[in-house]
Amino acid sequence: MKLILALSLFLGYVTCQHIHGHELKVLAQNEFNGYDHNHNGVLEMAEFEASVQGTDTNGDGHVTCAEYAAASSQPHALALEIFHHYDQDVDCIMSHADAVATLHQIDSNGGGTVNEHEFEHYYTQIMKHLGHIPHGHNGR
Ligand SMILES: [Ca+2]
Ligand SMILES: [Ca+2]
Ligand SMILES: [Ca+2]
Repeated sequence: MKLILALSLFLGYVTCQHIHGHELKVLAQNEFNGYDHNHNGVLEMAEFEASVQGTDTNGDGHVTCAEYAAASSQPHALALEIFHHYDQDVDCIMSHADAVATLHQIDSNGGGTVNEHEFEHYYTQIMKHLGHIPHGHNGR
């Protein structure tokens, strides 16, 4: 539920307006804190996967894009955009492999875990890609 809450907050922002530097930082921190269950400032594979699996509403062990979008109270299309960034093989299912690949993608220094700085960087890239950061403004 923490993931859904963080995502809802985040999606609420991006549907209304462009994101500016300090807002992006706050949103990234909220999202990160939602994943970091033991609050040690480091995101591990188990924590990330547990958060993602929390949106498996029918309990079949797979989180589909439809489940993910439905779990969000925000616009369907935007929730799907976010999901597709995590869904590495684009089959509309968040598998263990997808979660591992995504975490490794965020883990830019290759330490096997993700710190807040790495997460914020990844977040900024997604927002740029989705066009929610004004041109020429990278939030820093
Ligand atoms: Ca942690
Ligand atoms: Ca499911
Ligand atoms: Ca997939």
